[in-house]
Amino acid sequence: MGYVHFTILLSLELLIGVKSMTEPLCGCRSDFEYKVLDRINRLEQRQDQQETAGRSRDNSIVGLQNAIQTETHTSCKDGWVAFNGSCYVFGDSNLNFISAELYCRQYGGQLVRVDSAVENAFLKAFLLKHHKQHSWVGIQDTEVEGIWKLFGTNTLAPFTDFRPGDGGDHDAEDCAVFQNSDDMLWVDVRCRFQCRPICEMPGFN
Ligand SMILES: [Ca+2]
Ligand SMILES: [Ca+2]
Repeated sequence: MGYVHFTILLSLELLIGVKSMTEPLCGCRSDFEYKVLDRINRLEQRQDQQETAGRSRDNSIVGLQNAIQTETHTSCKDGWVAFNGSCYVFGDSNLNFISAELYCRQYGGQLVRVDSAVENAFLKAFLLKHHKQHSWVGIQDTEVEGIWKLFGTNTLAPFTDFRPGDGGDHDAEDCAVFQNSDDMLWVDVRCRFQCRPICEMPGFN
C-alpha cells in the first residue's frame, strides 16, 4: 500500500468516523460514502496501469476528497443524493431526452449539468454502483455539430467526457449519455433514444 493510498484511506476513515457521529442530513449518506470509496479504489487501480493518466486521476481523487468535506454541508430533500452543493435523483424509467427533462422539472430539477471532472467522477461512481444504465446528460449540439451547450441555453458545456470518436460530427446524434460500460464515458446518441434521467438541483447549505 503506497503512502498516497494509505493517506487517502486514513483520511476517508477519519471523515466517515466523524460523519457517523453526526446526524445524517438525508437517508443516502452512508451509501454515498461507499460509492466514493469504490470510485477511489477504481481510480487507484487504473493509476497503477497508466502513469500519465494516473496523474489526472490523482487530481480527481484529491477533488473527491475535498468534495466529500464540502458535501457534509449539503442537504437535500428526501430521496435526493447530496454531493458538493447539489442534489441528484437517478430515475428508474427509460425516457427520451425531452421526456427526461420534463421528468426532472416536475421535481424542481433539470437534467444534470456536469460542471467539473469531480462532479463527473462522482456521477460515474454512483452509476457504476447503483444505476449502470445509459443516462442522459443535459446538453445538446443541435446548432453546430460537436459544439455542446447546456440544454435550453446558449452556454457552452463547461465539461465533457466523450469516448474518443464520439461527441463530434454526428448529424443525427444531438444528445449525450453516460454509456453503460465499465468506464461510463459519454457517447452522443439520438435524442429520441430511451435512456435514464439524472436530475440535479441545488442543495441546501
Ligand atoms: Ca452540476
Ligand atoms: Ca450531433
